[in-house]
Amino acid sequence: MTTPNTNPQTQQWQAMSRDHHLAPFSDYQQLSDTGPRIITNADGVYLWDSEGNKILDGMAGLWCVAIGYGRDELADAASKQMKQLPFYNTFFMTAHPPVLELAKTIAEIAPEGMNHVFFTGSGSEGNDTMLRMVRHYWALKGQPNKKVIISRINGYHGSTVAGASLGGMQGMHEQGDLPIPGIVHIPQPYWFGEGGDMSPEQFGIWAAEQLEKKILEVGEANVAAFIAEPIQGAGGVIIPPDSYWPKIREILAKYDILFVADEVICGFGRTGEWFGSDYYGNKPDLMTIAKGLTSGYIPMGGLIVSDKIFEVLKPGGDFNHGFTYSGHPVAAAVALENIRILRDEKIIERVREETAPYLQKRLRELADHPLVGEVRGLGMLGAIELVKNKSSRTRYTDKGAGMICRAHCFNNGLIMRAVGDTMIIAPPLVISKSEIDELVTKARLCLDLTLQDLQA
Ligand code: PXG
Repeated sequence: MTTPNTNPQTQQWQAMSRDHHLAPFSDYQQLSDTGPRIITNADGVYLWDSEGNKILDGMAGLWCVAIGYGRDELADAASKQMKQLPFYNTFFMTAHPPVLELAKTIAEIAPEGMNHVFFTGSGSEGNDTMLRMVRHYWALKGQPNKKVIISRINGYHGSTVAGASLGGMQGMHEQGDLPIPGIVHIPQPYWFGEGGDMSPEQFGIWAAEQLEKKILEVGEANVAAFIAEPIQGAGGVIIPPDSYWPKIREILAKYDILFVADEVICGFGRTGEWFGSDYYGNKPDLMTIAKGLTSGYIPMGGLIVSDKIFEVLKPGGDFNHGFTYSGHPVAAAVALENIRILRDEKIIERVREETAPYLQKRLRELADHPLVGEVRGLGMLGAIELVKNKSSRTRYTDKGAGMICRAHCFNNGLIMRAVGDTMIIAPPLVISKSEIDELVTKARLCLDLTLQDLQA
């Protein structure tokens, strides 16, 4: 199916890309040389490109489209709100119904005691807000030295200066002199890649202990918060060993620092619970949200804040922070409709009870493939580790196995992302069992094709 482009419009769009468009996370030379694939429309779990190819979207856009593509209700909600009140700000003692109704609705689905929401335009802005809010919180509590935020290597928290600093992506830190001061990183709980000879359980404990080690090194009196994704998404669907979160909770209980769950990927049903924190029984003080909040139909993010934080902020005077589009009425109306659909259609219950167990069972069948070192997953998240040797977990070094596999997937009508040599999926939550069958069949075909290439 790697047919040359036949639609003359494809070439025109690619020329526009080459001449004018600076795409995110892209190699501009490569993008100019090859041209982007142009995605023109979508429905359910499928995309179509400008050449008429139908593609099963195993990544829900970019971890976003929980309710699937093509839901007119969201378009109608946006249209109605645009006609009634397309924009007004939420600064300086004003508000509008959609933002208030959304804040209340989020408080209903959020973990107990998390009843306050600060809205942003994205997940990155949510984490910027978090950084400023937790430092403000500690200053109000008379501990202005508590500024340092502990994060994890290979975590992803966005692409603004604070987001990229909080994240632990080396390639991002190398550009622009990051991280900014006051952010430190500890190892990630990635057993397959970094667990060495330890068992997953031993490694989970070791990785959690690195948090305590860092708190003691920096000094509890200087640490504001620890931030982590319940499951690292962009880092490669890293599912911590079972021992990890209980040990982290034990450490957090010993020290007076805040716990921030970055729920941008795990939130809104991806684990089969509303939030990844619910799945693990974690009790964060703050949670960053975005993506599934609107199913990606319109940009919106936010920070859910516990009563404990709010009670300190409330008498503390102005919080001098906010974005023009904080709580944008159209985005809020779309988010409300998205959450209504998730609730009324019991989409998360179906994920938990039916489709996620099926996806996980079918995905694990790929573990017998000679190229596959591990299949892991949880809810509507999955990862397939590509290896040369299964038992030693060694890779096909320098061959770019992941990128080869990703290209085969695209050419065979499936989107799987490659993070190094880890193939990852996060399909729309509404994917059906037969669509899961199609996903797994296509994945196996692409693993075969990748192995052939690697052995050639
Ligand atoms: N936190 C997490 C956990 C994320 O996954 C952000 C924050 C930032 O959100 P915004 O809306 O500012 O992008 C994200 C975003 C990838 C990829 O390669 C993942 C994200 C963004 C871009 C690429 O998987 N996640």
